[in-house]
Amino acid sequence: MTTPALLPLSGRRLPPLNLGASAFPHHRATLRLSEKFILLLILSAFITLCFGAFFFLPDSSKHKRFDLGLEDVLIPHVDTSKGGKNLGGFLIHGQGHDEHRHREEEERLRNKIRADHEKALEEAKEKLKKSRDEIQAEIQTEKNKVVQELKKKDSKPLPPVPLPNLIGINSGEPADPDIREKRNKVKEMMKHAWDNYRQYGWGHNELKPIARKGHSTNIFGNSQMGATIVDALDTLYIMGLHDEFREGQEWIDKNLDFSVNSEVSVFEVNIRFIGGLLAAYYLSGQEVFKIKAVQLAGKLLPAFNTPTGIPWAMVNLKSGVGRNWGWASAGSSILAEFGTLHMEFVHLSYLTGDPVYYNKVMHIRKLLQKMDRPNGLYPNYLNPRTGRWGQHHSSVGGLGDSFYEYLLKAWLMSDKMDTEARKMYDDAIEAIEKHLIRKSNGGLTFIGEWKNGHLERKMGHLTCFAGGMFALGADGSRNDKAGHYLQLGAEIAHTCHESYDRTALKLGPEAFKFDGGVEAVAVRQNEKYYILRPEVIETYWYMWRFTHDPKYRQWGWEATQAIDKYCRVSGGFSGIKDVYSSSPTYDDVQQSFFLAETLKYLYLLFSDDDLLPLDNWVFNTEAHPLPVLHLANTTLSGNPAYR
Ligand code: DMJ
Repeated sequence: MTTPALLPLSGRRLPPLNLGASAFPHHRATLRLSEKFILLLILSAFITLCFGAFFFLPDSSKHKRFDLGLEDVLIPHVDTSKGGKNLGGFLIHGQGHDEHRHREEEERLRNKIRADHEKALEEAKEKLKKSRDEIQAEIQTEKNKVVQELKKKDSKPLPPVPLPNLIGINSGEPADPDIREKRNKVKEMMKHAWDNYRQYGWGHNELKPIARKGHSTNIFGNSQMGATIVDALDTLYIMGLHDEFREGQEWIDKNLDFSVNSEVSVFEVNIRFIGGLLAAYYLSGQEVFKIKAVQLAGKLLPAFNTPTGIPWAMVNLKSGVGRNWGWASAGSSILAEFGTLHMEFVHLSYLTGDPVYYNKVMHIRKLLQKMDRPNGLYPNYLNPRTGRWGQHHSSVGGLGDSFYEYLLKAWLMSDKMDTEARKMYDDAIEAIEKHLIRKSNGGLTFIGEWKNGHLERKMGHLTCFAGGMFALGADGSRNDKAGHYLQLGAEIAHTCHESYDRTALKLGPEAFKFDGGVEAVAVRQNEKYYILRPEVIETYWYMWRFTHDPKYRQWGWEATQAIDKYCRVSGGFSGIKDVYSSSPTYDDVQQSFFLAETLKYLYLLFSDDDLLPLDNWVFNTEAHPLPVLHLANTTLSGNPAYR
């Protein structure tokens, strides 16, 4: 059985797929078509060998040079009995010794040439195994690199733009003493989470609250990047925990270094680090956060050097080499990963005046716009080499979710000027409603997943964010269906609340079914865990902001109490392995998103609406608030024609 600690953290990962031979078709025609490339390769290997042989094989002139090498000639005289002549205190080696040395050297060179030869043959064999598409893709990647380099030289900086109006960053104190008390409780929980991380996990990415030591996963690479510090900063700020904020700032200033040989997730680093740093910059005005965000973004850019411009899932921060998750369908990149860069990258171009970031994400959008979509749905997998969809799986939960969220938020963040994004969102939501949203026998509205031609009647905790998204997108919806989308948001919030309410601990499972008499309940053991995720509370908060229906505060308070009762340990907060068991066992991880999102949304739920008002701020998918940009006449594309 897989333990929760090994299961997906942010829903972007799936268990490894069993890729049979059919996943790599090996066509005869493919070989014929690529034979020019192979011949070229073999020829170049052959030329390399000849070249090597010419230089490395000993000839008479080389022997002479060898004889005169200082190392061999000028050896202080100790003993002349082995045939050497003593000349002025130095020994010149005898002929017999030279020949032995030459034979050894020749042998070494021969071995080297043999090894090179075998290596070249192996490489040629490897190439022969690849399909035409893959070989072409490799050539294209190389070409793209050159084009990118040239483009870099061409891109002109944009004129500086004024900082947006930063409204509502120090307010929200509720007048009602009961609500104030609840808000203070959430703040106390944040302090408990932070203080323990500070004491036992400082500088590590996350905390193991029971073992009381640092924790990390492969999304952050192999170095200590202080993910919890960066993710938590803006929550600390809005809660007025200024000493803690300053501690975090100091650590970032002195220790956060991106010149490390570490392979990180482009998506996770973008939403948690770049999003977190940008939000901290806007809230506090401290330049260090902006500088670090820009430095880090520069390290992510090589991930876009693919034949299509769709980035790799992972990139090595030092070498810039990118690759995709081994489990992803046919070497694909993931929709929710490459489709969740827009907000942060637009802000980077805005702040730096460098269009490179904006152009990268707009290129992704244009490419997606042009593609055929089965049933109007976006599949979760896209191959960055070929530009073709992988498996036809579509989801509003893991692997797809925040792509849709970012279409809507791109429009909101542009002060509703980016109507192209709004149209893409509206089209996508219509297809989702038609093909993925259903009502269960018991009357619960749920969002299923499309898998190879049929609907899986299962919903993930991650999918619960969509209630908030529908409510946020209601205003401005096509055909004035605002009421309909607000209602849809309310129904999803209700279903997700049911998934919490039907457990022993009143905390929701990772995934729940609507099948065979089961309603909003997890069936498989490995779907019964709760890892401090925010999505259900996120939806309560959006619903509260748009309706002020007190039930959302009530539901949020139920969740707060359950987290405090069952997830709190003396060393912080931990995830739980089975929410249906009344005696909880812990996964011993305090996720950074617990501080970034779960506690922030709870705090906002018990604050007045003038704290981070939604007309002025848009939250990225990790709950980092970024201000709405009133771009007016400014364009971020760097194209003077639009200025
Ligand atoms: C967070 O990292 C983000 O919300 C992301 O979009 C998906 N989910 C995790 C937390 O569950």
